Amino acid sequence: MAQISFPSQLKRLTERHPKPANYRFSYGTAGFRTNGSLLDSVLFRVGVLAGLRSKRLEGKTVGIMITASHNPEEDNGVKIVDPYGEMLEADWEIYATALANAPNTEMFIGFLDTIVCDQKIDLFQASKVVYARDTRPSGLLLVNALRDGLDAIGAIGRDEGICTTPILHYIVRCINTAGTRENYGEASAEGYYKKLSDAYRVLVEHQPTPPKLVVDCANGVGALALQQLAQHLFPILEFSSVNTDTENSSLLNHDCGADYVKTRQIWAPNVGNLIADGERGCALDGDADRLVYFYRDRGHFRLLDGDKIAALASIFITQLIEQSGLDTEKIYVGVVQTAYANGSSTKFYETRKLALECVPTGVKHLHHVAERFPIGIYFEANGHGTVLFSQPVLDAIYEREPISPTQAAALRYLKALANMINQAVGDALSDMLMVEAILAHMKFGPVEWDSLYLELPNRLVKIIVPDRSIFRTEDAERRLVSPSELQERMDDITFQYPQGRAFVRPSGTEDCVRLYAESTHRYQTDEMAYRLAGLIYDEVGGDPATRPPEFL
Ligand code: 16G
Ligand code: MG
Repeated sequence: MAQISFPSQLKRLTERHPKPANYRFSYGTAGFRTNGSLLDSVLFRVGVLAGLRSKRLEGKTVGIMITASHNPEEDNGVKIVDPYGEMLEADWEIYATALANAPNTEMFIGFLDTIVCDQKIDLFQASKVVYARDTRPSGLLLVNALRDGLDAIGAIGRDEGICTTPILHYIVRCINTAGTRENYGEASAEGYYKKLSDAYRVLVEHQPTPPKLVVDCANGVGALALQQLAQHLFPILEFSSVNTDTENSSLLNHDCGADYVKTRQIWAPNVGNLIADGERGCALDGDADRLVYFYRDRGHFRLLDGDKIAALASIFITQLIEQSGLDTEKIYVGVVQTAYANGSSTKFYETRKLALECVPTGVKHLHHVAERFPIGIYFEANGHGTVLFSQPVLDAIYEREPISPTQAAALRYLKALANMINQAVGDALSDMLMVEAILAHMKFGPVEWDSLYLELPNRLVKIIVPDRSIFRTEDAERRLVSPSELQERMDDITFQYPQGRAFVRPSGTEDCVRLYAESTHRYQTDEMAYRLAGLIYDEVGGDPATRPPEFL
Protein backbone atom coordinates (compact mmCIF):
# COMPACT_ATOMS: atom_id res chain seq x y z
CA MET A 1 0.00 0.00 0.00
CA ALA A 2 1.15 3.52 -0.74
CA GLN A 3 2.93 5.33 2.09
CA ILE A 4 3.16 8.62 0.29
CA SER A 5 0.11 10.79 -0.15
CA PHE A 6 -0.23 11.23 -3.88
CA PRO A 7 -2.69 13.73 -5.39
CA SER A 8 -6.24 12.45 -4.96
CA GLN A 9 -6.86 12.34 -8.71
CA LEU A 10 -4.01 9.85 -9.28
CA LYS A 11 -6.00 6.74 -8.45
CA ARG A 12 -9.10 7.85 -10.33
CA LEU A 13 -7.18 8.76 -13.47
CA THR A 14 -5.08 5.57 -13.36
CA GLU A 15 -8.32 3.54 -13.42
CA ARG A 16 -9.24 5.25 -16.70
CA HIS A 17 -6.12 3.86 -18.41
CA PRO A 18 -5.92 0.14 -17.59
CA LYS A 19 -2.94 -1.87 -18.76
CA PRO A 20 -3.76 -4.43 -21.48
CA ALA A 21 -3.57 -7.89 -19.92
CA ASN A 22 -0.84 -10.33 -20.99
CA TYR A 23 1.34 -7.74 -22.68
CA ARG A 24 4.84 -6.90 -21.56
CA PHE A 25 6.22 -3.46 -22.36
CA SER A 26 9.89 -2.63 -22.42
CA TYR A 27 11.64 0.75 -22.50
CA GLY A 28 14.22 -0.10 -25.16
CA THR A 29 16.83 1.84 -27.14
CA ALA A 30 14.17 4.18 -28.47
CA GLY A 31 11.66 4.22 -25.60
CA PHE A 32 8.44 2.19 -25.70
CA ARG A 33 7.40 1.14 -29.16
CA THR A 34 4.61 -1.18 -30.35
CA ASN A 35 1.20 -1.15 -32.01
CA GLY A 36 -0.36 2.25 -31.22
CA SER A 37 -3.61 0.70 -29.97
CA LEU A 38 -1.78 -0.92 -27.04
CA LEU A 39 -0.15 2.22 -25.71
CA ASP A 40 -2.87 4.15 -23.87
CA SER A 41 -1.83 3.02 -20.38
CA VAL A 42 1.83 3.46 -21.25
CA LEU A 43 1.31 7.09 -22.25
CA PHE A 44 -0.59 7.78 -19.04
CA ARG A 45 2.14 6.21 -16.94
CA VAL A 46 4.95 7.90 -18.88
CA GLY A 47 3.19 11.21 -18.18
CA VAL A 48 3.25 10.48 -14.45
CA LEU A 49 6.89 9.39 -14.58
CA ALA A 50 7.98 12.46 -16.57
CA GLY A 51 6.26 14.62 -13.95
CA LEU A 52 8.23 12.85 -11.23
CA ARG A 53 11.45 13.22 -13.21
CA SER A 54 10.87 16.96 -13.50
CA LYS A 55 10.16 17.19 -9.74
CA ARG A 56 13.35 15.22 -9.07
CA LEU A 57 15.29 17.69 -11.22
CA GLU A 58 13.96 20.64 -9.25
CA GLY A 59 11.33 21.62 -11.75
CA LYS A 60 13.48 21.50 -14.89
CA THR A 61 11.36 20.84 -17.96
CA VAL A 62 11.35 17.26 -19.23
CA GLY A 63 10.31 16.34 -22.79
CA ILE A 64 8.11 13.60 -24.19
CA MET A 65 8.07 12.61 -27.85
CA ILE A 66 5.32 10.40 -29.24
CA THR A 67 6.62 8.67 -32.35
CA ALA A 68 7.50 5.30 -33.83
CA SER A 69 10.11 6.77 -36.16
CA HIS A 70 10.58 4.60 -39.27
CA ASN A 71 8.06 1.94 -38.18
CA PRO A 72 4.80 1.43 -40.10
CA GLU A 73 1.82 3.69 -39.53
CA GLU A 74 -0.03 1.41 -37.08
CA ASP A 75 2.86 1.49 -34.60
CA ASN A 76 3.53 4.25 -32.17
CA GLY A 77 5.91 4.88 -29.32
CA VAL A 78 7.04 7.27 -26.65
CA LYS A 79 10.30 8.40 -25.17
CA ILE A 80 11.29 10.76 -22.40
CA VAL A 81 13.83 13.50 -23.07
CA ASP A 82 16.05 14.78 -20.26
CA PRO A 83 16.55 18.54 -19.67
CA TYR A 84 19.48 19.15 -22.01
CA GLY A 85 17.76 17.31 -24.82
CA GLU A 86 19.52 14.03 -24.14
CA MET A 87 17.95 10.59 -23.74
CA LEU A 88 16.45 9.60 -20.36
CA GLU A 89 18.98 8.48 -17.73
CA ALA A 90 19.38 4.68 -17.73
CA ASP A 91 18.14 4.11 -14.13
CA TRP A 92 14.88 5.76 -15.02
CA GLU A 93 14.43 3.47 -18.04
CA ILE A 94 14.11 0.69 -15.48
CA TYR A 95 11.45 2.66 -13.60
CA ALA A 96 9.62 3.27 -16.87
CA THR A 97 9.52 -0.45 -17.67
CA ALA A 98 8.37 -1.36 -14.16
CA LEU A 99 5.59 1.24 -14.16
CA ALA A 100 4.37 0.32 -17.64
CA ASN A 101 4.02 -3.33 -16.59
CA ALA A 102 2.30 -2.84 -13.24
CA PRO A 103 -0.80 -5.04 -13.70
CA ASN A 104 -3.22 -2.87 -11.72
CA THR A 105 -3.69 0.53 -10.12
CA GLU A 106 -2.61 -0.58 -6.69
CA MET A 107 0.70 -1.97 -7.90
CA PHE A 108 1.27 1.05 -10.13
CA ILE A 109 0.85 3.37 -7.16
CA GLY A 110 3.03 1.03 -5.07
CA PHE A 111 5.86 1.36 -7.65
CA LEU A 112 5.44 5.12 -7.71
CA ASP A 113 5.77 5.09 -3.97
CA THR A 114 9.07 3.22 -4.25
CA ILE A 115 10.42 5.64 -6.86
CA VAL A 116 9.45 8.68 -4.78
CA CYS A 117 11.23 7.18 -1.74
CA ASP A 118 14.30 5.95 -3.65
CA GLN A 119 14.78 9.24 -5.40
CA LYS A 120 13.71 11.38 -2.42
CA ILE A 121 11.25 13.28 -4.59
CA ASP A 122 9.40 16.24 -3.13
CA LEU A 123 5.88 15.87 -4.49
CA PHE A 124 5.15 19.53 -3.74
CA GLN A 125 7.89 20.61 -6.14
CA ALA A 126 6.41 22.14 -9.32
CA SER A 127 7.01 20.10 -12.50
CA LYS A 128 6.90 20.86 -16.21
CA VAL A 129 6.70 18.62 -19.24
CA VAL A 130 6.77 19.66 -22.91
CA TYR A 131 5.44 17.15 -25.41
CA ALA A 132 4.96 16.65 -29.13
CA ARG A 133 3.96 13.93 -31.57
CA ASP A 134 4.62 12.89 -35.14
CA THR A 135 1.91 12.62 -37.82
CA ARG A 136 0.53 9.18 -36.84
CA PRO A 137 -3.25 9.23 -36.31
CA SER A 138 -2.96 7.28 -33.05
CA GLY A 139 -0.92 10.20 -31.65
CA LEU A 140 -4.02 12.28 -30.90
CA LEU A 141 -5.56 9.77 -28.50
CA LEU A 142 -2.20 9.02 -26.96
CA VAL A 143 -1.73 12.72 -26.20
CA ASN A 144 -5.00 12.64 -24.25
CA ALA A 145 -3.73 9.74 -22.14
CA LEU A 146 -0.49 11.60 -21.58
CA ARG A 147 -2.34 14.73 -20.42
CA ASP A 148 -4.24 12.64 -17.90
CA GLY A 149 -0.89 11.36 -16.62
CA LEU A 150 0.41 14.90 -16.22
CA ASP A 151 -2.79 15.98 -14.43
CA ALA A 152 -2.60 12.94 -12.17
CA ILE A 153 0.80 14.00 -10.82
CA GLY A 154 0.10 17.73 -11.03
CA ALA A 155 2.64 18.51 -13.76
CA ILE A 156 2.22 21.50 -16.05
CA GLY A 157 2.14 20.39 -19.68
CA ARG A 158 3.11 22.35 -22.78
CA ASP A 159 1.87 20.97 -26.08
CA GLU A 160 4.14 21.51 -29.11
CA GLY A 161 1.62 19.74 -31.38
CA ILE A 162 3.09 17.93 -34.37
CA CYS A 163 6.84 18.34 -34.77
CA THR A 164 9.99 16.36 -35.52
CA THR A 165 11.78 14.50 -32.74
CA PRO A 166 14.89 16.73 -32.96
CA ILE A 167 12.80 19.92 -32.75
CA LEU A 168 11.26 18.63 -29.52
CA HIS A 169 14.75 17.88 -28.15
CA TYR A 170 15.87 21.37 -29.23
CA ILE A 171 12.92 23.01 -27.47
CA VAL A 172 13.61 21.09 -24.25
CA ARG A 173 17.21 22.29 -24.25
CA CYS A 174 16.20 25.88 -25.03
CA ILE A 175 13.69 25.99 -22.17
CA ASN A 176 16.20 24.68 -19.65
CA THR A 177 19.10 26.86 -20.73
CA ALA A 178 17.09 30.10 -21.03
CA GLY A 179 18.72 32.77 -18.90
CA THR A 180 21.88 30.69 -18.42
CA ARG A 181 25.24 31.17 -20.09
CA GLU A 182 24.43 28.58 -22.76
CA ASN A 183 21.04 30.05 -23.68
CA TYR A 184 20.61 27.52 -26.48
CA GLY A 185 17.97 29.39 -28.45
CA GLU A 186 14.39 30.52 -28.74
CA ALA A 187 12.19 27.68 -27.47
CA SER A 188 9.92 27.23 -30.47
CA ALA A 189 9.93 25.52 -33.85
CA GLU A 190 10.20 28.97 -35.42
CA GLY A 191 13.26 29.70 -33.26
CA TYR A 192 14.78 26.44 -34.51
CA TYR A 193 14.24 27.25 -38.22
CA LYS A 194 15.70 30.70 -37.70
CA LYS A 195 18.73 29.46 -35.78
CA LEU A 196 19.56 26.83 -38.40
CA SER A 197 18.98 29.03 -41.41
CA ASP A 198 20.91 32.01 -40.00
CA ALA A 199 23.91 29.74 -39.36
CA TYR A 200 23.64 28.17 -42.82
CA ARG A 201 23.63 31.63 -44.41
CA VAL A 202 26.93 32.44 -42.68
CA LEU A 203 28.47 29.15 -43.78
CA VAL A 204 27.68 29.60 -47.47
CA GLU A 205 28.27 33.37 -47.60
CA HIS A 206 30.74 33.13 -50.47
CA GLN A 207 29.52 29.93 -52.10
CA PRO A 208 27.46 29.53 -55.26
CA THR A 209 23.89 28.26 -54.85
CA PRO A 210 23.82 24.48 -55.31
CA PRO A 211 21.32 22.68 -57.56
CA LYS A 212 17.96 21.93 -55.92
CA LEU A 213 18.25 19.16 -53.37
CA VAL A 214 15.84 16.22 -53.69
CA VAL A 215 14.56 15.28 -50.22
CA ASP A 216 12.52 12.12 -49.58
CA CYS A 217 10.46 13.03 -46.50
CA ALA A 218 9.10 9.49 -45.82
CA ASN A 219 5.56 11.00 -45.90
CA GLY A 220 6.24 12.00 -42.31
CA VAL A 221 6.56 15.03 -40.09
CA GLY A 222 9.87 15.95 -41.74
CA ALA A 223 7.86 17.08 -44.77
CA LEU A 224 6.09 19.74 -42.69
CA ALA A 225 9.31 20.88 -41.04
CA LEU A 226 11.18 21.02 -44.34
CA GLN A 227 8.46 23.20 -45.82
CA GLN A 228 8.96 25.71 -43.00
CA LEU A 229 12.73 25.53 -43.12
CA ALA A 230 12.69 26.00 -46.91
CA GLN A 231 10.96 29.37 -46.48
CA HIS A 232 13.83 30.54 -44.29
CA LEU A 233 16.46 29.26 -46.69
CA PHE A 234 15.01 30.56 -49.95
CA PRO A 235 16.75 31.32 -52.30
CA ILE A 236 20.17 30.17 -51.05
CA LEU A 237 19.09 26.54 -50.83
CA GLU A 238 16.07 25.10 -52.60
CA PHE A 239 14.48 21.70 -52.31
CA SER A 240 12.55 19.33 -54.47
CA SER A 241 10.70 17.49 -51.75
CA VAL A 242 9.04 14.17 -52.45
CA ASN A 243 6.99 11.75 -50.31
CA THR A 244 5.41 14.66 -48.47
CA ASP A 245 1.88 13.27 -48.06
CA THR A 246 1.13 13.48 -44.34
CA GLU A 247 -2.67 13.31 -44.82
CA ASN A 248 -2.83 9.70 -45.98
CA SER A 249 -1.21 8.05 -42.98
CA SER A 250 -0.90 4.63 -44.62
CA LEU A 251 1.89 6.13 -46.75
CA LEU A 252 4.12 6.93 -43.77
CA ASN A 253 7.51 5.23 -44.27
CA HIS A 254 5.88 3.08 -46.94
CA ASP A 255 8.38 2.30 -49.72
CA CYS A 256 10.30 5.48 -48.93
CA GLY A 257 12.46 7.27 -46.38
CA ALA A 258 15.89 6.76 -44.85
CA ASP A 259 15.28 3.27 -43.49
CA TYR A 260 13.95 1.93 -46.79
CA VAL A 261 16.92 3.29 -48.70
CA LYS A 262 19.54 2.20 -46.18
CA THR A 263 18.27 -1.36 -45.71
CA ARG A 264 17.50 -2.06 -49.36
CA GLN A 265 20.22 0.06 -50.94
CA ILE A 266 17.97 0.95 -53.86
CA TRP A 267 16.04 3.99 -55.07
CA ALA A 268 12.73 4.57 -53.35
CA PRO A 269 10.18 4.03 -56.17
CA ASN A 270 9.34 7.67 -56.90
CA VAL A 271 12.75 9.16 -56.14
CA GLY A 272 15.18 7.62 -58.65
CA ASN A 273 13.49 9.30 -61.61
CA LEU A 274 14.10 12.74 -60.06
CA ILE A 275 17.87 12.29 -59.91
CA ALA A 276 20.03 12.65 -62.99
CA ASP A 277 23.54 11.27 -63.32
CA GLY A 278 25.95 12.80 -60.79
CA GLU A 279 23.11 14.43 -58.82
CA ARG A 280 22.49 13.98 -55.13
CA GLY A 281 19.39 13.52 -52.98
CA CYS A 282 18.68 12.58 -49.39
CA ALA A 283 16.06 10.82 -47.30
CA LEU A 284 14.71 11.45 -43.80
CA ASP A 285 12.96 8.88 -41.63
CA GLY A 286 9.42 9.20 -40.21
CA ASP A 287 10.38 11.52 -37.33
CA ALA A 288 13.32 13.23 -39.10
CA ASP A 289 16.16 12.17 -36.83
CA ARG A 290 17.89 10.02 -39.45
CA LEU A 291 19.46 11.11 -42.71
CA VAL A 292 21.11 9.31 -45.59
CA TYR A 293 22.23 10.71 -48.94
CA PHE A 294 22.39 8.98 -52.31
CA TYR A 295 23.29 9.84 -55.89
CA ARG A 296 23.23 8.44 -59.39
CA ASP A 297 26.57 7.22 -60.68
CA ARG A 298 26.53 6.27 -64.36
CA GLY A 299 22.96 5.12 -63.95
CA HIS A 300 23.48 3.26 -60.68
CA PHE A 301 22.17 3.97 -57.19
CA ARG A 302 24.93 4.83 -54.71
CA LEU A 303 24.33 5.31 -51.00
CA LEU A 304 26.13 7.88 -48.82
CA ASP A 305 25.20 6.69 -45.33
CA GLY A 306 25.91 7.87 -41.78
CA ASP A 307 29.52 6.64 -42.01
CA LYS A 308 30.12 8.80 -45.09
CA ILE A 309 28.45 11.81 -43.45
CA ALA A 310 30.75 11.44 -40.43
CA ALA A 311 33.84 11.15 -42.66
CA LEU A 312 32.88 14.32 -44.54
CA ALA A 313 32.28 16.23 -41.29
CA SER A 314 35.57 15.03 -39.81
CA ILE A 315 37.74 16.32 -42.63
CA PHE A 316 35.99 19.67 -42.89
CA ILE A 317 36.01 20.40 -39.17
CA THR A 318 39.63 19.26 -38.82
CA GLN A 319 40.54 21.61 -41.66
CA LEU A 320 38.73 24.53 -40.03
CA ILE A 321 40.51 23.92 -36.72
CA GLU A 322 43.86 23.94 -38.51
CA GLN A 323 43.02 27.15 -40.37
CA SER A 324 41.66 28.91 -37.28
CA GLY A 325 44.95 29.09 -35.38
CA LEU A 326 43.37 27.27 -32.40
CA ASP A 327 45.58 24.91 -30.38
CA THR A 328 45.26 21.59 -32.24
CA GLU A 329 46.64 19.69 -29.24
CA LYS A 330 43.59 20.67 -27.23
CA ILE A 331 40.99 21.16 -29.90
CA TYR A 332 40.54 18.13 -32.08
CA VAL A 333 37.90 15.84 -33.48
CA GLY A 334 37.05 12.42 -32.03
CA VAL A 335 34.74 10.02 -33.83
CA VAL A 336 32.30 7.52 -32.31
CA GLN A 337 30.99 4.58 -34.31
CA THR A 338 29.18 1.31 -33.70
CA ALA A 339 30.04 -2.19 -34.87
CA TYR A 340 27.92 -1.49 -37.98
CA ALA A 341 30.43 1.10 -39.22
CA ASN A 342 31.95 -0.10 -42.44
CA GLY A 343 35.49 -1.45 -42.01
CA SER A 344 36.75 1.03 -44.60
CA SER A 345 35.36 3.98 -42.64
CA THR A 346 37.20 2.77 -39.54
CA LYS A 347 40.41 2.59 -41.58
CA PHE A 348 39.76 6.09 -42.91
CA TYR A 349 40.05 7.50 -39.38
CA GLU A 350 42.92 5.21 -38.39
CA THR A 351 45.05 6.39 -41.30
CA ARG A 352 44.27 10.01 -40.43
CA LYS A 353 45.12 9.27 -36.78
CA LEU A 354 41.82 10.62 -35.53
CA ALA A 355 40.62 9.56 -32.08
CA LEU A 356 38.09 6.79 -32.54
CA GLU A 357 35.72 4.84 -30.26
CA CYS A 358 33.33 2.00 -30.92
CA VAL A 359 30.24 1.68 -28.68
CA PRO A 360 27.07 -0.45 -28.58
CA THR A 361 24.17 0.44 -30.91
CA GLY A 362 21.77 3.20 -29.85
CA VAL A 363 22.05 6.97 -29.86
CA LYS A 364 22.46 7.31 -26.11
CA HIS A 365 25.67 5.24 -26.14
CA LEU A 366 27.19 7.24 -28.98
CA HIS A 367 26.13 10.60 -27.58
CA HIS A 368 27.67 10.08 -24.16
CA VAL A 369 31.02 8.98 -25.52
CA ALA A 370 31.08 11.80 -28.09
CA GLU A 371 30.62 14.28 -25.24
CA ARG A 372 34.04 13.30 -23.91
CA PHE A 373 35.87 14.64 -26.99
CA PRO A 374 36.62 18.33 -27.56
CA ILE A 375 34.57 17.97 -30.76
CA GLY A 376 32.74 14.64 -30.90
CA ILE A 377 31.35 13.36 -34.18
CA TYR A 378 29.02 10.42 -33.89
CA PHE A 379 27.02 8.67 -36.55
CA GLU A 380 25.42 5.29 -36.86
CA ALA A 381 25.66 3.87 -40.37
CA ASN A 382 21.85 4.09 -40.50
CA GLY A 383 22.02 7.88 -40.38
CA HIS A 384 21.49 8.84 -36.72
CA GLY A 385 24.14 11.27 -35.61
CA THR A 386 25.43 14.72 -34.91
CA VAL A 387 28.55 16.70 -33.98
CA LEU A 388 28.99 17.91 -30.40
CA PHE A 389 31.09 20.95 -29.49
CA SER A 390 32.26 20.93 -25.86
CA GLN A 391 32.04 24.09 -23.77
CA PRO A 392 35.86 24.62 -23.60
CA VAL A 393 35.99 24.44 -27.40
CA LEU A 394 33.14 26.93 -27.76
CA ASP A 395 34.91 29.24 -25.28
CA ALA A 396 38.15 28.97 -27.25
CA ILE A 397 36.39 29.65 -30.55
CA TYR A 398 34.66 32.74 -29.16
CA GLU A 399 37.70 34.09 -27.30
CA ARG A 400 40.30 33.62 -30.01
CA GLU A 401 41.40 36.82 -31.74
CA PRO A 402 42.14 36.03 -35.40
CA ILE A 403 45.34 37.39 -36.88
CA SER A 404 44.50 36.80 -40.54
CA PRO A 405 41.42 36.76 -42.77
CA THR A 406 41.78 32.96 -43.08
CA GLN A 407 41.69 32.56 -39.31
CA ALA A 408 38.74 34.93 -39.02
CA ALA A 409 36.77 33.00 -41.63
CA ALA A 410 37.57 29.61 -40.05
CA LEU A 411 36.44 30.85 -36.63
CA ARG A 412 33.27 32.31 -38.11
CA TYR A 413 32.48 28.99 -39.79
CA LEU A 414 33.17 26.98 -36.64
CA LYS A 415 30.76 29.22 -34.70
CA ALA A 416 28.14 28.84 -37.39
CA LEU A 417 28.56 25.06 -37.47
CA ALA A 418 28.16 24.83 -33.70
CA ASN A 419 24.94 26.85 -33.99
CA MET A 420 23.58 24.92 -36.94
CA ILE A 421 24.30 21.38 -35.78
CA ASN A 422 21.75 20.19 -33.24
CA GLN A 423 23.66 19.72 -29.96
CA ALA A 424 20.80 17.89 -28.28
CA VAL A 425 20.40 14.91 -30.60
CA GLY A 426 20.96 13.66 -34.15
CA ASP A 427 18.80 15.70 -36.50
CA ALA A 428 18.20 14.95 -40.17
CA LEU A 429 17.46 18.55 -41.17
CA SER A 430 20.39 20.04 -39.32
CA ASP A 431 22.72 17.29 -40.61
CA MET A 432 21.44 17.92 -44.13
CA LEU A 433 22.41 21.59 -43.89
CA MET A 434 25.80 20.57 -42.52
CA VAL A 435 26.40 18.28 -45.52
CA GLU A 436 25.25 20.93 -47.99
CA ALA A 437 27.49 23.58 -46.42
CA ILE A 438 30.51 21.26 -46.43
CA LEU A 439 29.99 20.13 -50.02
CA ALA A 440 29.77 23.79 -51.05
CA HIS A 441 32.98 24.71 -49.20
CA MET A 442 34.96 21.73 -50.42
CA LYS A 443 33.66 22.06 -53.99
CA PHE A 444 32.63 18.43 -53.74
CA GLY A 445 29.92 16.75 -55.73
CA PRO A 446 28.58 13.41 -54.50
CA VAL A 447 31.23 11.50 -56.47
CA GLU A 448 34.12 13.30 -54.74
CA TRP A 449 32.42 12.83 -51.38
CA ASP A 450 31.86 9.12 -52.03
CA SER A 451 35.49 8.62 -52.97
CA LEU A 452 36.76 9.58 -49.48
CA TYR A 453 36.97 5.80 -49.06
CA LEU A 454 35.70 2.75 -50.86
CA GLU A 455 33.13 0.91 -48.76
CA LEU A 456 33.49 -2.82 -48.20
CA PRO A 457 30.50 -4.76 -49.56
CA ASN A 458 28.27 -5.72 -46.62
CA ARG A 459 25.10 -7.59 -45.84
CA LEU A 460 22.66 -7.32 -42.97
CA VAL A 461 20.48 -10.34 -42.17
CA LYS A 462 17.53 -10.39 -39.76
CA ILE A 463 17.28 -13.80 -38.08
CA ILE A 464 14.19 -14.83 -36.12
CA VAL A 465 15.22 -17.08 -33.25
CA PRO A 466 13.14 -18.66 -30.49
CA ASP A 467 14.83 -16.67 -27.71
CA ARG A 468 17.05 -13.73 -28.52
CA SER A 469 17.93 -13.21 -24.87
CA ILE A 470 20.45 -16.06 -25.03
CA PHE A 471 22.58 -13.89 -27.32
CA ARG A 472 24.95 -11.84 -25.20
CA THR A 473 27.77 -9.72 -26.56
CA GLU A 474 30.94 -7.93 -25.46
CA ASP A 475 33.45 -5.55 -27.01
CA ALA A 476 30.77 -3.08 -28.17
CA GLU A 477 28.64 -5.92 -29.59
CA ARG A 478 31.46 -7.11 -31.82
CA ARG A 479 31.80 -10.50 -30.14
CA LEU A 480 29.36 -13.04 -28.73
CA VAL A 481 29.91 -14.46 -25.28
CA SER A 482 26.76 -16.59 -25.40
CA PRO A 483 25.71 -19.07 -26.82
CA SER A 484 29.09 -20.48 -25.91
CA GLU A 485 31.47 -21.32 -28.75
CA LEU A 486 29.22 -19.80 -31.41
CA GLN A 487 31.68 -16.92 -31.82
CA GLU A 488 34.58 -19.34 -32.43
CA ARG A 489 32.54 -21.18 -35.04
CA MET A 490 31.64 -17.89 -36.69
CA ASP A 491 35.32 -16.89 -36.68
CA ASP A 492 36.19 -20.13 -38.47
CA ILE A 493 33.99 -18.95 -41.33
CA THR A 494 34.87 -15.23 -41.41
CA PHE A 495 38.62 -15.97 -41.42
CA GLN A 496 38.17 -17.67 -44.79
CA TYR A 497 37.25 -14.37 -46.49
CA PRO A 498 39.55 -11.44 -47.28
CA GLN A 499 38.91 -8.62 -44.79
CA GLY A 500 36.06 -10.79 -43.46
CA ARG A 501 34.28 -9.37 -40.43
CA ALA A 502 30.95 -10.32 -38.97
CA PHE A 503 29.00 -10.02 -35.74
CA VAL A 504 25.59 -10.95 -34.44
CA ARG A 505 23.63 -9.04 -31.79
CA PRO A 506 20.13 -9.22 -30.33
CA SER A 507 17.92 -6.40 -31.64
CA GLY A 508 16.82 -3.82 -29.08
CA THR A 509 13.65 -3.00 -31.00
CA GLU A 510 12.40 -6.25 -32.56
CA ASP A 511 12.16 -9.89 -31.59
CA CYS A 512 15.14 -11.07 -33.66
CA VAL A 513 18.92 -11.09 -33.86
CA ARG A 514 20.82 -9.18 -36.52
CA LEU A 515 23.84 -10.46 -38.39
CA TYR A 516 26.24 -8.05 -40.09
CA ALA A 517 28.90 -9.31 -42.49
CA GLU A 518 31.47 -7.57 -44.69
CA SER A 519 34.44 -8.57 -46.82
CA THR A 520 36.30 -7.48 -49.91
CA HIS A 521 33.99 -8.85 -52.61
CA ARG A 522 30.23 -8.71 -52.98
CA TYR A 523 29.71 -12.38 -53.89
CA GLN A 524 31.96 -13.56 -51.05
CA THR A 525 30.23 -11.31 -48.55
CA ASP A 526 26.86 -12.76 -49.52
CA GLU A 527 28.19 -16.29 -49.32
CA MET A 528 29.74 -15.60 -45.92
CA ALA A 529 26.50 -14.06 -44.61
CA TYR A 530 24.47 -17.05 -45.80
CA ARG A 531 26.87 -19.49 -44.18
CA LEU A 532 26.89 -17.57 -40.91
CA ALA A 533 23.11 -17.24 -40.83
CA GLY A 534 22.83 -20.97 -41.52
CA LEU A 535 25.18 -21.65 -38.63
CA ILE A 536 23.06 -19.52 -36.29
CA TYR A 537 19.83 -21.24 -37.39
CA ASP A 538 21.44 -24.62 -36.83
CA GLU A 539 22.74 -23.58 -33.44
CA VAL A 540 19.61 -22.12 -31.91
CA GLY A 541 16.88 -23.75 -33.98
CA GLY A 542 14.89 -20.95 -35.58
CA ASP A 543 11.32 -21.58 -36.63
CA PRO A 544 11.63 -23.14 -40.14
CA ALA A 545 8.63 -21.09 -41.28
CA THR A 546 10.58 -17.88 -40.65
CA ARG A 547 13.81 -19.18 -42.14
CA PRO A 548 14.51 -17.47 -45.46
CA PRO A 549 14.68 -20.05 -48.28
CA GLU A 550 18.33 -19.32 -49.03
CA PHE A 551 19.28 -20.57 -45.54
CA LEU A 552 17.39 -23.87 -45.61
C1 16G B 1 16.82 2.49 -32.29
C2 16G B 1 17.91 3.46 -31.97
C3 16G B 1 18.93 3.48 -33.08
C4 16G B 1 19.46 2.09 -33.36
C5 16G B 1 18.33 1.13 -33.58
C6 16G B 1 18.84 -0.28 -33.60
C7 16G B 1 17.71 5.62 -30.90
C8 16G B 1 17.03 6.96 -30.92
N1 16G B 1 17.34 4.80 -31.86
O1 16G B 1 16.08 2.89 -33.40
O2 16G B 1 19.97 4.32 -32.69
O3 16G B 1 20.29 2.08 -34.48
O4 16G B 1 17.41 1.23 -32.51
O5 16G B 1 17.78 -1.15 -33.70
O6 16G B 1 18.54 5.33 -30.06
P1 16G B 1 17.95 -2.69 -33.40
O7 16G B 1 18.43 -2.83 -31.98
O8 16G B 1 16.61 -3.26 -33.66
O9 16G B 1 18.97 -3.21 -34.38
MG1 MG C 1 13.79 8.16 -36.22
